[in-house]
Amino acid sequence: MKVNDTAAEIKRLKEQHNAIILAHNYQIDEVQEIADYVGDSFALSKLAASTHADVIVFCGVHFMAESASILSPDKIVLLPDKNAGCPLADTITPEALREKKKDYPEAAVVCYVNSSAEVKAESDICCTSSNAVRIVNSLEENQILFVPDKNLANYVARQTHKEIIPWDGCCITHHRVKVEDIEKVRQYHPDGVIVVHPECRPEVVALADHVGSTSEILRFSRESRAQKIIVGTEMGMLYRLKKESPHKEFYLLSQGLICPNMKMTTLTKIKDALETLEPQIKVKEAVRLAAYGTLERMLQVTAG
Ligand code: CIZ
Repeated sequence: MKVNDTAAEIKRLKEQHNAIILAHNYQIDEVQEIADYVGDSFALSKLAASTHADVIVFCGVHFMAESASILSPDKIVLLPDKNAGCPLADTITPEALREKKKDYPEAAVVCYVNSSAEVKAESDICCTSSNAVRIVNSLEENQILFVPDKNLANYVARQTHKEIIPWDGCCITHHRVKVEDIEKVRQYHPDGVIVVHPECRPEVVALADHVGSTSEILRFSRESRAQKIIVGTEMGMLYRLKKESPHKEFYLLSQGLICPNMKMTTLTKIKDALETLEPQIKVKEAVRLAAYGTLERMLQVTAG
């Protein structure tokens, strides 16, 4: 099927099933183009909960579709490729977290949104990369078990007086960026402004001009007077950045900034998912209720 025919078929199936297509900022260009909304995982999950659609096609990775299902248990949540996982989320299991909690009985457990529903269910409160510092500082406990991203944990530790105990996980895509990449890019683009994601190594974060989540990088790029922006996050972001600020120049900080899991979703898989209403992502009710509490506590902190 030609790309245009596939897109037309997706549109037809979407109407037939009263479906909505949500795409993460890291998805391939065609998927972003066909989506009803593009954004970060938590913004998309909140959108999923507030729409009147019966079916949500979540173009992202497994934990994102789980979050949508946690917030919208009555809706059908489809993940077009069920193998699209997150190696960072996979660095921790609920069993391993339960064991670790025994070593730190006084600690509050903060889980990054990039974690499975079961790990969220074992945690006290969730956070995203944009609100992690605020969430940690809002807690009564002085000791924080921060899972699963050690780089984000380090970023938070530099901005709080609390003791942060990091889990030893990382996003292999962001962790690939090295100090040499920054040095090289400063040489080629001395007038460029470097923005990186807090999932990058601490030494990379320390050398960047600005640090932020995907939504913060988008906002920074729109509002900044810089004309040349070097982007230290997954390459899928370039599509939206260029679309929102067509008069600016964007470069990727490292050619290694590509997440193979995020690239698994294609137009054909979206069409197939809408045809068959599979693969569906559903979270067991007991886990869902506990994970919902963890997400809800984050929302209470950020709403206040
Ligand atoms: O929460 C997300 O969507 C991720 C993975 C990163 C971000 O900064 O938005």
